[in-house]
Amino acid sequence: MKLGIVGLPNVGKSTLFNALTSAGAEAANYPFATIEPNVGVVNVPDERLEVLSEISNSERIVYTNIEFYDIAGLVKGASKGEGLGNQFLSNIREVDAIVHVVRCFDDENIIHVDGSIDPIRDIENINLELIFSDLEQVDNRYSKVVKKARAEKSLAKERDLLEKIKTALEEGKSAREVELDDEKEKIIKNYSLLSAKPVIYVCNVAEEELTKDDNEYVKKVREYAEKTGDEVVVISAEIEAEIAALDDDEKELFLEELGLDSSGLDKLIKSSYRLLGLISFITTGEMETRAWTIKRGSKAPTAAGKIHTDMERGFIKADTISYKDLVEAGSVAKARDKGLIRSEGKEYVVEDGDVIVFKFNV
Ligand SMILES: Nc1nc2c(ncn2[C@@H]2O[C@H](COP(=O)(O)OP(=O)(O)OP(=O)(O)O)[C@@H](O)[C@H]2O)c(=O)[nH]1
Ligand SMILES: [Mg+2]
Repeated sequence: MKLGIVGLPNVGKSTLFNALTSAGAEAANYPFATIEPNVGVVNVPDERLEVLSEISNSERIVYTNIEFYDIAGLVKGASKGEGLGNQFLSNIREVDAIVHVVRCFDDENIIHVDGSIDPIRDIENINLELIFSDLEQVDNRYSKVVKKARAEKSLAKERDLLEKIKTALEEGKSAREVELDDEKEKIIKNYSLLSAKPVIYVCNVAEEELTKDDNEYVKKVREYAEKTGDEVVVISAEIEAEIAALDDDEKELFLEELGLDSSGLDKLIKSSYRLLGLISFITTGEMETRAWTIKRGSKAPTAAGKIHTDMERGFIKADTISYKDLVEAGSVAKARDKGLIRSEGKEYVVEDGDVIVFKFNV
């Protein structure tokens, strides 16, 4: 599961990527500094693991992770070959969700490709490029399906669906704004439309803005995102990248000096995880306390299979307790005494924060 960092050139995408991954990707004050995507793996912060590792006296903590792709900047006309053209669009096609970086800081020294700071114009330019690219794809498919549907009745459904999406795209709407039932959602998944991918908007603000109320730019982005139901996270990429490069002691001092905590980045990673439709279940013991990733809605055997395929094949039951109940009880033994550990079967839908011991046949 991976997220693509998308936005205009020179807005701070690589800077944000470096803050997330400490990968040291090139971040430079000129457009199109990034050409080939940078890829980085990022631990998903989870305070629950620290608490449980205390309770279990674990030797180590293993976080789960997600992948970020730092993608080349997009400009107006990109779908028609402007800037780096269609190349980056195929990079976006590969990701499961989009982190859309929006410049919300004033700084005359940093070039803006359109000459002024205007986050809504910027967002709409990017979104339109994604929509244009999708429209081309949908149009192609549509003309084929219309012809075939005359002979093959089974294609009528796809034709109607394409018509609906085509109309929305032509009105400048993103494919994710079109309401679809589950079956149609499945058909549309096959096209991997760019504008169907879930989005978080990241407002990149100046360092001084972090401790203040939202600036005018951020307010506008929030208003815009509310209409489409998308999430907004405010961050200062540059300061976050500087902080990420420090060791832990220095980090704490620096944050204190600035009157900040690193909640912006943590919040972004957690939101990204949710955006991908992912949740964690937890295993805990003396050896380790560990988070495991599953898709929301997965059943217990699927979760077991994340640990080992044998556990899925030979699944018997899942001894389960919620994180909250376990912490309240104080230990696994006490929770057992109180009868708080549930024995769940094959049909159990695992919830975020479930602490599980699987029983299985080998
Ligand atoms: N003042 C200020 N400058 C920033 C901030 N974030 C990034 N920059 C600067 O903006 C310039 C561009 O940053 P990059 O991270 O390379 O931008 P990008 O979006 O990856 O750009 P391309 O790869 O060219 O598309 C660099 O000089 C950064 O130092 C910020 O929060 N404040
Ligand atoms: Mg870059």
